[in-house]
Amino acid sequence: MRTQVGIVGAGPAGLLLSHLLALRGIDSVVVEIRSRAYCEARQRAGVLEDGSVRLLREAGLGGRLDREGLEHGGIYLQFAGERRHLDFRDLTGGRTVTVYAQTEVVKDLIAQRLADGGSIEFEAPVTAVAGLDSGRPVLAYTATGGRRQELACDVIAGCDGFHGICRPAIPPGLLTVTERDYPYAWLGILAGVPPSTDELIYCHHSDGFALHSLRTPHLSKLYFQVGSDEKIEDWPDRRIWDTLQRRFALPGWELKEGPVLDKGITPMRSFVSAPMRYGRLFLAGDAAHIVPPTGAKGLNLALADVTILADALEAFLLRGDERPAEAYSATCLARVWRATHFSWWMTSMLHRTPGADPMEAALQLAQLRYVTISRAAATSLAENYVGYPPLR
Ligand code: RFL
Ligand code: PHB
Repeated sequence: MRTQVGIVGAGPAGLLLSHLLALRGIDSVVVEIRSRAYCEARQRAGVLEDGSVRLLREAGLGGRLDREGLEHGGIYLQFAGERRHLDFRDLTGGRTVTVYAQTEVVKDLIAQRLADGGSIEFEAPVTAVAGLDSGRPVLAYTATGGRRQELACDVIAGCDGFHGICRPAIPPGLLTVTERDYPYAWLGILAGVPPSTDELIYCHHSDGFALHSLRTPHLSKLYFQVGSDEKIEDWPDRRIWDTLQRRFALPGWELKEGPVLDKGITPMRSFVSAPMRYGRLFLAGDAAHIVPPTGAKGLNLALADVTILADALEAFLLRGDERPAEAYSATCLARVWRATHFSWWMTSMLHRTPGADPMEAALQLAQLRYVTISRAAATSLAENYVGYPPLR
């Protein structure tokens, strides 16, 4: 079997890449270890930058996003017993973010690829990528029924997430990995209750961070900081709601409770592996970089990477111009490092480090006051949150 671009992973990065390539007349095959149902149900991100929304719309994927996505013109920062609003529209010349779950982006992409006759192999683990420094790389996978398949490609796109096999296929001496683990995690729930707020609330509390996000007018998404060694089994629903009630408490405001439909614990990590290309292998999304979720950047970075990659592969495969492919890694990494800094900064401003001295909280509160009082500081937060640099 052969294709122009072999894509490992049917997450947002791999699926959007396959779609963008099809729009350019480039053929691809997506190979995914999990089932379609699993990919469509995996609970993750929820916030799209305005550039991501525009990109999806321009790629013909805006139908349900425009009908069901919830546009947000700001966030609340809650600290020291007060809740302050940051107005992104006002601060950034009208830019906004949209709450539209990653599950929905993935469903839309899968439906579009299949309607367009695209190939996605589900339940097919990629076992090896080889010949990366040759002109004819090969992707080996196990197809349904246990058949071993080889796919000869012009290039391979490693869109297989943080735990995938593509990044480790690059000779270790050629990669520079820069990483930080944070000494806490997020416990997240999806709750069957209308949101208690009109905008996301990022909450600083002496017990630790909490976030009130949303999914639909009837579904809320809530997170709070827990220790990095916590087990979800030790968090019955009552304990979760009690923790959320304590952290968000504000006189005159009520946090509505409802059934917990999904819950999980996510570790917090900053990780950048460079370069994002080795020979005919291009890495995109979480396969190359991870940010802690506080800045809501991971999904947006994945979409930005493959937008740049689709242009680079068009130049390379259709016009024989390799310059954009040579610039791919550096072009992506400029955005990645900006988002890595922003996500680290938001994380450090809002979380309680176990065993921290009183200086930590005092500095955090000083910074939180500054970003809510100074227009310059508020603008910096806002332009990063809605996406910087704005995606073309
Ligand atoms: P994915 O989504 O991990 O997809 C990788 C795919 O590759 C498959 N795979 C393989 N397939 C075949 N063979 C193999 N050997 C394979 N190994 C792996 C996997 O099954 C999977 O389908 O990576 P991608 O496409 O790069 O997308 C990245 C995003 O998923 C991620 O960055 C975001 O979810 C991060 N994130 C957020 N990002 C935002 O922009 N805004 C947010 O609000 C936001 N909130 C979040 C988040 C991530 C979270 N978690 C759980 C990590 C909130 C949370 C709680
Ligand atoms: C989410 O809705 O899942 C979400 C929102 C904002 C974040 C992280 C996650 O910073």
